[in-house]
Amino acid sequence: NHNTNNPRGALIVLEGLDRCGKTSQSSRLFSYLEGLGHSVESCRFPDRTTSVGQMISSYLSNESQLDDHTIHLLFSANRWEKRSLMEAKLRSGTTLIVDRYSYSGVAFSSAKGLDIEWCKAPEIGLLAPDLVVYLDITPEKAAERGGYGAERYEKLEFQKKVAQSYYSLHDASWKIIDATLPIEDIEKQLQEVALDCVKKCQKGKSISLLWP
Ligand code: NYM
Repeated sequence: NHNTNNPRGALIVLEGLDRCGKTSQSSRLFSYLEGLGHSVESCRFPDRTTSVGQMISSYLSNESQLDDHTIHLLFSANRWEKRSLMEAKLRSGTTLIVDRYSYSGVAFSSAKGLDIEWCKAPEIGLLAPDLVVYLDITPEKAAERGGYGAERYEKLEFQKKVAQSYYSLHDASWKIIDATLPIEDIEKQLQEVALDCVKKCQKGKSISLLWP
């Protein structure tokens, strides 16, 4: 237990279906918090820069085939390899904006039919987010947004299953934002919930672990 007077940063996670707008909203949120003078960094999962991340990337682009359990554990390992760095950053006062986290891991793998409790197990002990924002869009609307890319999972039928998995995974603490609103409206709502979260962490909310 680090008993310093340094306020810690917040762990803010953005989740949602492919093409829900997470990536552009996380960069807008980054600029906003930075502009207010907060120490902030953004990152994403999968982090394709590590060797585990490269295995994930080649799987997603269909260059390699892996058993569903194997790829699930690789996604989890990719979060575990960042865990201590993330904790150090939070404790040093840096807020982290994270594009996808354990919820993507569970939602996408359980959409393939893997048992949800089995999917949650390897995430136990990772840092729990202080805020989960779900950018809510129907799979049909997401698909209309210029279509999906060529990566694995970017198919309407599969995204429908992912949407159901997210639905069974979410709880009352999630902030759900309508991802079909104008970009600036989403940005505004995100700013409010994120700033509120950052303040709570500064005031001493403690770090907790998955699954709280
Ligand atoms: N994905 C992402 C998973 O299946 N499990 C995970 O744990 C994570 C973090 O990877 N379709 C899926 C969701 C996406 C894909 O993500 C790549 P992105 O945000 O397009 O790089």
